[in-house]
Amino acid sequence: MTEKQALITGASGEIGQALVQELSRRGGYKIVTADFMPLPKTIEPLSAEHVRGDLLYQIKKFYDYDFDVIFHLAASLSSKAEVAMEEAQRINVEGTLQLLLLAAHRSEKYKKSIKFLFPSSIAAYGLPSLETKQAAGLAQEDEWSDPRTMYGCNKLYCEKLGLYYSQCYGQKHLDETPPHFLDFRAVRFPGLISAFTAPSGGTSDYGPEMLHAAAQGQAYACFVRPDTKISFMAMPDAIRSLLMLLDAPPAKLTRRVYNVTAFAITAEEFRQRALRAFPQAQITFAPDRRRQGIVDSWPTDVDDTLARKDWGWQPAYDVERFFDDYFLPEMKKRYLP
Ligand code: AKB
Repeated sequence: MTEKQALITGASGEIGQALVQELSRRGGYKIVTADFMPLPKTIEPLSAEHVRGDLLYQIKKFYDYDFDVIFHLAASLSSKAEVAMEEAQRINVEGTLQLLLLAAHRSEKYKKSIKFLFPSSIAAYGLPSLETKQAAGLAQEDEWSDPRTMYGCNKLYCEKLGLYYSQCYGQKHLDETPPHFLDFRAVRFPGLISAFTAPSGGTSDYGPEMLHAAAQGQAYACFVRPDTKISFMAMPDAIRSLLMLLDAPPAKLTRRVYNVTAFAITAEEFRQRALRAFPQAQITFAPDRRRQGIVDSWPTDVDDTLARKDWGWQPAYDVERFFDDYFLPEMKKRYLP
């Protein structure tokens, strides 16, 4: 079987590292990675080539490759994007636009379908007040599309750009869609938690930060209120959802942007579970107005019925399995005597 070529941008980030590992374990792909950081040693041997530097300056290089799949993970996350907005616009929007153009150009020129996998986010939602959030229930894909952060605006716009380049670019008639085309697919991720890496720059970071600090015996002051509730997912489930969507036959897809979720939990429930596992943990609450406001604008949980129906999505880790079978065993192995 001939190897396919995959590009993974943001490969040194949390999702990137986990995806490089899983895709290489699966086999069948020559993996090209890109990031402005070097690759961590753990995944270096898995990448055929690492393109290091600012994506926008490197984009010309990618025209020399024959990618079958692009996983565009590079992003500036919600807390960071709020204080470095122009940088966020460059990384989140201009980087995505350039890669979409590359994929659209190559699929037209070489008459081949290129899959473009994009991690969107619950930040694409924006609920106007905490009261609305509490009353809203599960958010469906086409509801509450007024994000209140730069990052959320960037993600929502890039979803639209992906749809534009895959469906409307060149203003073809709908019945003209050729067999070669840019095949854009996106999942809206909740907060993600890895047992192996720590996040940075996000606003859902309080969950993983609290757990990693508790496991290491470090005091942690949580930057949101105890009652703050959003959905989270174990990193292996996030990777599985991306790869399930990658594999889904086009005829099964009733849309191109899907919610996925695993478990919704409050910051206080995180604290209770951390204390149960690490009784010495010192966890306090010191809400930050700005970051609290961001999480209060995100839905408590999302409705992922369509992902379940169309491509069989189901998380392997509910809250119990997340702690008992994934996160805590790894933490205990690493930090407890
Ligand atoms: C963030 O907090 O910015 C991200 C996200 C929810 O997309 N983790």
